[in-house]
Amino acid sequence: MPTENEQLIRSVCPHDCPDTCAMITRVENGRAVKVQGARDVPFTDGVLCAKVSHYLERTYSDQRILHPMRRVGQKGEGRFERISWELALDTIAARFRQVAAHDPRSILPYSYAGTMGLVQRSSMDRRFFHRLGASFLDRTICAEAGYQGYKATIGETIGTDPEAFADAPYILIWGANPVVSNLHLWSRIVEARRKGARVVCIDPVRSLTAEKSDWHLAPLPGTDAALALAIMHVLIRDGLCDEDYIARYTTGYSTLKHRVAGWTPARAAAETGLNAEDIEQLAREYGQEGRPAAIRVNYGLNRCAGGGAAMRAIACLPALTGHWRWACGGILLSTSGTYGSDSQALERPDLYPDNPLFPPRHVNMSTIGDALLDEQSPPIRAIMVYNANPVAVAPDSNKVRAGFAREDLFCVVHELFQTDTADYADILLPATSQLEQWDIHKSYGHLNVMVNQPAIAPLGEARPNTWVFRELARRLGFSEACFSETDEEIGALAFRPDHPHSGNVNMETLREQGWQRLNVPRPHAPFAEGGFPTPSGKCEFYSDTLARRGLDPLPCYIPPREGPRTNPELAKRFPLAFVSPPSRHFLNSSFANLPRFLQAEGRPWLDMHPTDARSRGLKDGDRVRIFNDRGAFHAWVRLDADNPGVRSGVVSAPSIWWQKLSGDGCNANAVTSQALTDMGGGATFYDCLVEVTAAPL
Ligand SMILES: Nc1nc2c(c(=O)[nH]1)N[C@H]1C(S)=C(S)[C@@H](COP(=O)(O)OP(=O)(O)OC[C@H]3O[C@@H](n4cnc5c(=O)[nH]c(N)nc54)[C@H](O)[C@@H]3O)O[C@H]1N2
Ligand SMILES: Nc1nc2c(c(=O)[nH]1)N[C@H]1C(S)=C(S)[C@@H](COP(=O)(O)OP(=O)(O)OC[C@H]3O[C@@H](n4cnc5c(=O)[nH]c(N)nc54)[C@H](O)[C@@H]3O)O[C@H]1N2
Ligand code: SF4
Ligand SMILES: [Mo]
Repeated sequence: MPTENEQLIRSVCPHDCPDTCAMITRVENGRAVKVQGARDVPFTDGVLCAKVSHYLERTYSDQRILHPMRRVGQKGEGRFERISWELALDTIAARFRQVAAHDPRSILPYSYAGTMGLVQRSSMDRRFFHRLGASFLDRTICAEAGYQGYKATIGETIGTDPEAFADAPYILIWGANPVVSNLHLWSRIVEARRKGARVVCIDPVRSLTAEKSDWHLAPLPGTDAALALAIMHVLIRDGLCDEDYIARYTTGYSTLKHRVAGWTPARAAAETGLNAEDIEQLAREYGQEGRPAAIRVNYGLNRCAGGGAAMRAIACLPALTGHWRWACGGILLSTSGTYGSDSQALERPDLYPDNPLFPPRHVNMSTIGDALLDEQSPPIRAIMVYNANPVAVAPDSNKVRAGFAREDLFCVVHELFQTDTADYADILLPATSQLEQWDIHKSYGHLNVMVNQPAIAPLGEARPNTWVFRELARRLGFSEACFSETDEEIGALAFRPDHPHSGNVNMETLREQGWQRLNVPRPHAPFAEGGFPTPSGKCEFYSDTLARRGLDPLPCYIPPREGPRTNPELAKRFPLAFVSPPSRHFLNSSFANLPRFLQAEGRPWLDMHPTDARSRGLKDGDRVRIFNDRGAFHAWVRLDADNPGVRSGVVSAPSIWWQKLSGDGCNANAVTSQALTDMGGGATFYDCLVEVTAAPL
């Protein structure tokens, strides 16, 4: 029991991770002394990962920015002097007013998922920029291609209940690495395995998940749609489909049959670099009669030219086999579409001024480098970055850096730490950590709603995002009532009361209990009897919506943009396919500045196949230069002769290092490209060819 000076506060992990763990923060005399997993909240069950179990090292880090500052050095140099909040906010308001007088669309917000809380991630900030008439930011950097591909087939990001994976007899992990990036799903998979489940992993990298699976298939990056089409070919050819489910709950089966007829395992083998026999076996195992299979598909496979098409093809599989009939069958990309969150109420897009001179202008965050450097009409003259670290995480970082270095660009950064991006700020503002702010959370990896109560007072002069935008709104004379709502008042608007799943969300219960499960049965079998939220109400093998958008209405394969088939000349000069998936001890670029996690990761590594290393005269531990026409960065080769970390032809650099802490001032994004995915304008981080050579120490 806590004593008089002790309190136990309910917190929620704010990071961009499907698990959204429930935490308890122990506070003594106003100081947080311990964070732990909350044992009474199902799914995350009291367990935190290796990063957030040390959250106090982040909260109380001596690297925290504690006061507003203004730049005194060159852009990028990172030299600042302390100023007051009054002066900082007045300066920003004056510059925004000045820019907006010409064209408010010259102001661009740049934010992503530093915190996933619905209030601190996307409420007062969006209201402010909407009311101002600023450019819209298309937030495409992570999941948009996969989301659109999934949605075209299934209708929404609704899928297999993560809790039900524990009962699945066959699990296919596809483009996902749950041991690293989705811990609590992995524990369900371990439970399933104890009951006899077979676990298969499809990943060009021998990830920690691949290593622990019963069978690992390693296709070339960006070729997953070819594999999925061949699986469909075998399922249909060998009569492994659930014809009754198909007849009742799907559209376009006859056209799909025609489409996949040409996708023999041999053809897919040529695209994917897998054996035709393995593809046959995988299809037969997946389609085995009388038992369901659950697919965990994730964003690893949507970061390439055909990322949308790949997700769409894979999303067709459980409807073909009828695995949706079981709660522990089907497919899971994200649970986020199960929630009836009310973005209109949170973000108020209706505040955007109706001025025919300034029609809405969208800027894609995945091409921020070009957006800042190229002729734009109107040009971007001011940018405000919060919840994001674009200089480190956005593709083609030499261009991103050059864009942020523009002398005529007014740049505001609101941050906890002096990131690579913060170094380019004209005004740098101190942000609160999750323990210092209020928020309400949905999840994309389970089905609970949770509330995060502030546990401690803000450190120094740090302030939450909502506070900053409330203050800026006041200075710009925005008098609408929504600009004076408190964080809790905003949070109360987060879920639509008329939505079948979120109608039960109740602030009273959340305040008392800290969490609530959505109004869905446990376990939840969302499409056991069809009811897909598509225009036809069915799983759409054929999509009219895609046809109307000029896209292939059937599942199809779009090869990588950078590959021997599409660009043989480039592939000759840069023969290795490069991926840069998440490191275990970093969360995107978060935690990558703190001693414990830097130490745990060791160095920027490049995992290589021994054959590829040998042909370049490289050995384990060598320092190498990884390069292409866009740029170069350095890393240390990691080889494992018995268990190669990657398939041949592929190299992998666990990411995302801060550029200034990586040794050479560059990270993996020096080589990645600003080209976009087939659907949703997503980033193509893993569609990237490079060459590797020895580099002097
Ligand atoms: N520890 C940790 N956890 C994280 C994060 C982190 O940085 N660190 N990041 C969070 C975020 S923002 C996200 S979006 C998720 C990301 O997590 P995931 O969705 O799991 O995505 P990635 O880790 O990008 O990729 C998963 C696996 O896909 C593989 N892969 C790459 N290209 C391909 C391909 O073309 N085909 C196939 N089949 N596999 C491919 C990668 O090698 C990797 O092992 O994780 C979240 N969780
Ligand atoms: N090479 C390569 N690049 C990638 C990826 C990859 O796999 N490989 N993955 C991509 C993916 S999936 C994603 S999602 C993006 C992630 O990109 P980002 O969303 O930019 O993620 P982070 O790098 O973690 O940066 C978030 C920043 O927000 C700050 N922050 C946290 N909480 C708050 C808050 O409450 N207020 C404010 N103002 N700031 C806060 C943190 O300190 C941190 O610096 O990166 C992408 N980039
Ligand atoms: S990063 Fe993910 S696994 Fe770790 S505590 Fe946060 S939500 Fe849980
Ligand atoms: Mo992401």
